[in-house]
Amino acid sequence: MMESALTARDRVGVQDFVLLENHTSEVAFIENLRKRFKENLIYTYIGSVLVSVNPYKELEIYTKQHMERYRGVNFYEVSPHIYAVADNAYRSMRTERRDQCILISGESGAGKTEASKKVLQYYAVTCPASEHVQTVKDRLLQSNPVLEAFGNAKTLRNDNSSRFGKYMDIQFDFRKPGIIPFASPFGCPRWQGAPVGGHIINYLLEKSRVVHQSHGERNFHIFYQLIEGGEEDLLRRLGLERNAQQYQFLVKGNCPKVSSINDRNDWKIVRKALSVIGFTDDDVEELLNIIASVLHLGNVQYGGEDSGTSYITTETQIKYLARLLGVDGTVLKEALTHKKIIAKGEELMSPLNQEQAASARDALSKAIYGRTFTWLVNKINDSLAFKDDSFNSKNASVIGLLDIYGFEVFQNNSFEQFCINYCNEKLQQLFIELTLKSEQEEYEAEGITWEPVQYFNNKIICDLVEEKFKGIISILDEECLRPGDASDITFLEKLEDTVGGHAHFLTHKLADGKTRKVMGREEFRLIHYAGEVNYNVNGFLDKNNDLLFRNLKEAATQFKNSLAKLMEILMSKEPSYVRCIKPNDAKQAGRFDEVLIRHQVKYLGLMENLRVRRAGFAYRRRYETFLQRYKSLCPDTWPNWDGRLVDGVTKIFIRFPKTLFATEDALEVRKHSLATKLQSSWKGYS
Ligand code: AOV
Ligand code: MG
Repeated sequence: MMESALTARDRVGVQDFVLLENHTSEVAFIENLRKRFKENLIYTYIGSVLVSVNPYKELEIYTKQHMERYRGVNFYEVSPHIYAVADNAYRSMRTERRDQCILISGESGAGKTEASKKVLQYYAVTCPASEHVQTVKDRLLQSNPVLEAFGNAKTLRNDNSSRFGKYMDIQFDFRKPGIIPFASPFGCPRWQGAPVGGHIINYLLEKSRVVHQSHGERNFHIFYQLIEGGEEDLLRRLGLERNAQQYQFLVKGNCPKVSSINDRNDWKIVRKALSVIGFTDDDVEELLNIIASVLHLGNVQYGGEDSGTSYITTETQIKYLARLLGVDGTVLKEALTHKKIIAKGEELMSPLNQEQAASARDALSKAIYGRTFTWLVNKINDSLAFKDDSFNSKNASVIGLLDIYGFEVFQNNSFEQFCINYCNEKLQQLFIELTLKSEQEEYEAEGITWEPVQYFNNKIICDLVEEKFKGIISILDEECLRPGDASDITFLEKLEDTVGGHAHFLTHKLADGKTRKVMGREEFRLIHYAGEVNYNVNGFLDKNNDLLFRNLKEAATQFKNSLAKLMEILMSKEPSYVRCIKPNDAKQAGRFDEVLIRHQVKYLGLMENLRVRRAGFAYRRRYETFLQRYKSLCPDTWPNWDGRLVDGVTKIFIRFPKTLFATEDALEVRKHSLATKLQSSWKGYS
C-alpha cells in the first residue's frame, strides 16, 4: 500500500529544516534529526548548509549510481547528500568561474574526514577526465591513506583521529581551447573543468604523540602498520621485530591493537598508495628508515654517573640508528648525551644528565618525525602539481577542502588541545562571519526589511587567545622569549594578571582570594564556544618553543599566523558548509544520545542558522552577474516569472530555490534548442 505524504513525513521528517513547521523549536529540530537518523537518513539541510550525523556504520549511499544521481542536478531536487554539496560547489565554480571551498566542521569523531573523502571521491568519479587527469585523480585519492597513516592515530574520541589540520586545493582546468572541437560546437571542450592538480597545506601535526600517548590511545598508525604488515626481509633490514610491545614509543597508551583497525591490510593500502603517488622504492626505503629510526630512538636507554653525566646503555639501538640514519655511532652517542654550547666564542659539548638526555632523545624523535611529515606533504604536492606552461591561476579554478582536527576535551588537556580547540574557534568564527553576520549585514546594506536574529559571537574567545600583547598566545610567546626564570607556572601567573577578569577564562583563584577547589593549581579553564576545557600548563613553554624557534623573526607563533592566512584563503572563496554531528561517545551505530546532540546543535549555532535562513533568501547575485547568465531568457521568462524576487541596491534576491531552478531549467532548454537548430544547419551545410 502506498504511504501517504503525511505519514512519510511523520516517519522520515523533513529534508530541509527550513520546512519544519515549528522552526524556532529546538525540540522539533532534534526530533527531526532523530527520525531521519533512525531511517539511516543522515543528511539534512538548513538551506544550503548540510547537517550530517555520523551513522557509525557503512551505508549503501555512496555507490557510483548515487554519484550519477547527484551529477548536474539542482540541489533541492534530490535528497540531501554530501554529493549534492560537492556537485553544487563544482557547478558554481564552472558556471561562474568562482573559486569555492567546502568547510567541514564538527567535533572529534563527528565524520569530517570521512565527508572530505566522499567529496574527493565524487570529483574523481564524476568530473571530466583524460589520461593525465586520471593519474591526477588517482594521486589525489591516494594521498589520503598516506597522510592518514602518518598523521592520524587512535584517540579516545576517534579510532582514526586526524592529528593535523589539512587544507587541500583541487585545481580544475579552464584553459581556452585553441580550436573548438568539432564535436561540440557550443559546449565546453572535453577537458574543461577537469581536475588537473592539487595542493595540500598541513597545519600543526601533534608531534608529542610520537613519544607519548595517553592511556587507551596509540601512536600514529604507520608504526603499527609497518610492524604488523612489513615484509620479513624489510623488518630485518630495519632491525625491527614484529611486536609493537617491544617499542617504548608504542606502549605508553597500552593499546597496541584496535578492533576497528586492520594494520596489516592498511599497510598494503599505504604501500600501494605511495607507489601511485610516485614514490620510488628508494624514496620508500628512505622513509621507512626514518620511521624505524624513531622506534629505535625510543628504545635508547641511559645510565647516569654520580657526577651527573649520562651514558647510553643500549648499544644495539645505536648500531641500527647509525646505519639507518647514515651517521657515525660515536658522533650519534655524543649528540644524544651532550648539548652544544657556545662559551667565549667557542663551541663546546656540555654533558647532559640522565633526565636531560632522555628529553633530548624525545625532542630529536619528535623533530625527525615532524620533518618527515613535512617532507611527505611536499613530496605529495610535487606529485600533484600540474606542470604545464599554459596553465596559470587565470585559467584554473579551485575548490578547497578543509578538514581539521575537531574540537576535543580529554581528562587531561595540554598545549595540543589548546591549539586544536583554538583552530576550531577560528573556523566557527568564519562560519559566523560568513553566514550569520554577513548575511544579515547584507540584507541591511541592500535595504531589505529584516528582523535581526541574535546569536553568540565567539569573536570574544578568539580575541582572548590571539589578541596582540594581551592575548594568551602573546603572553606565552613573551614568556618563551624572556630570559631568566620563565616557567609554565610564571606563564600561568602572567595569564592570571592579564586576562584574569575575562568572562571566558578561569583559574583556581577566585576573585575574593579564595580557591576554586575543582581546578588544579597548574590549570586554566577556557569557556569555548563548544564547551569548557581545563588546560594543564605543564609543557606549554617547551612545546611553544618548539614552534617558535623556527620563526623567531615574527614574534608571534607560526600557528596563529598560518591560521590567519588560512582564513584569508577561505574568505576569498565561495563557501559551502558541512556541519558534522557525533551521535554518541561510544562510537556505536544506531545510538542517538540526545543530550550530546542537543549540545552540538547549540554550539554549532544551528538554530540561529535556521532562523536566518528561514527568513532569508536562497540566492543572491549582483545584477550584472545575473543578467549575464540569464539574459537569453528575457523575452520568454519575464512574463512567466512566478518566483518571489526582491530588489536590493546592487543585487537581486530570490527567496525560493525553486524559482532559480525553473530559471536554470529554462536556460538549459534554450541552450539545447539553439544547439539542435545549429547542428541541423551544420548538417545541411556538409
Ligand atoms: P572526524 O574527522 O570528524 O574526527 P571521522 O571522519 O574520522 O571523524 O569519523 C570517525 C569514524 O566515524 C570513521 O572512522 C567511521 O568509522 C565513522 N564515520 C564517519 N562518517 C561516516 C559515514 N558517513 N559513514 C559511515 N561511517 C562514518 V577528528 O579527525 O578525531 O576531529 O580529529
Ligand atoms: Mg578527522
